[in-house]
Amino acid sequence: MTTAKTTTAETAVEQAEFDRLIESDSRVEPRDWMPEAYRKTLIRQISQHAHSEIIGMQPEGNWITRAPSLKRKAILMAKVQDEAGHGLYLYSAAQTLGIDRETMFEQLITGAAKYSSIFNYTTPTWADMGSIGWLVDGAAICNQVPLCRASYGPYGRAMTRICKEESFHQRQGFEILLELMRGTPAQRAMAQESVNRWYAPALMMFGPPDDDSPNSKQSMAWNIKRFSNDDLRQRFIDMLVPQAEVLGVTLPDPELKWNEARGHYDFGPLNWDEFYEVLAGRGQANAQRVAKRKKAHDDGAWVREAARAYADARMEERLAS
Ligand code: BYC
Repeated sequence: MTTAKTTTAETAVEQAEFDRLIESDSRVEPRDWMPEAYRKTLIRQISQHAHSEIIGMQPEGNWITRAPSLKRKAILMAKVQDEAGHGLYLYSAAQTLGIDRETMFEQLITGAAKYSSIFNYTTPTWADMGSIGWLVDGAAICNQVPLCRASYGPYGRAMTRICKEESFHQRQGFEILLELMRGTPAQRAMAQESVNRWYAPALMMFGPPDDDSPNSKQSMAWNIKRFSNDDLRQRFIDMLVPQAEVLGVTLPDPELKWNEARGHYDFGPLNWDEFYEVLAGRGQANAQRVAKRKKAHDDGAWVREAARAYADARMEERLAS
């Protein structure tokens, strides 16, 4: 009885300290007490983010052997390697919250954890490497720069490093499209066709409209998310329009129009049925993406085993000396 009372009192003190950290816009660190719901939300978001980086290597990996020049191949390989690195920083950040890598992997394979809807679209043309860089990485930067200020320290610090690399990724995609748009009529048509396919799915990366976003309110109250899904989507569209003009591509939305009164571009409705179909596993490439990830994990079992045996042997040596 006394123990229960003490525990309740202790929790109230810990909760007050957590509230103070959030109110003063300070960082919560792994050693700090945190409410279980905060921990769960972070594990959900960070692990889904990590899975997105790792699954996101596949649509571009598809073009490494077919890049049009040695220079393009080297750049694409470096970008895909960066994404592996991002995944690893993020898995490490999630591990500080008490979940292990194997559990996160199981959640990905069984569909218990999501990854970004965008990576369930296929990449049939080279111009898709440009669209992924320009639109997908562009949306990612817009979403992720505010996450550098996320209240959870390891997440915010991982995001700072990731964002630096993402801005290079976005520039290389823009440059691929620019070169194609300065090329032959066939190259220009390929670039436009690709932008037509990626534009709306990239806008949906920000998540459902605010009214249908169950997690936003609490995540914003905890200083994990700093802006709502719709605010970030609007910011991204406002940024894209002048860039599309430089490229000479048309953004595929007849309702896209500057609104002087709002100081923003108005835009047409998005197909949210398609978004929820993709989330339910019925996108163009969901099954193939998860199956490929599982095969890579299974094929890598011997590497994990060897690394573990080596670490054990080193530990034994150290204990014996
Ligand atoms: N795709 O309440 P909401 C990259 C889910 S990788 C799938 O608004 P929240 C790159 C959401 O999880 C960049 N699911 O949620 C890599 C929730 O379901 P659960 C990836 C989505 O968390 C390689 C439900 O819908 N970036 O850049 O407040 C190559 C309701 O949504 C999506 C990140 O992961 C979606 N698009 O906000 C190139 C950023 N949207 O979990 C590039 C970090 C929503 O309750 N994540 N859902 O079952 C976030 O900022 C937030 O989690 C989101 C969603 C904005 C995505």
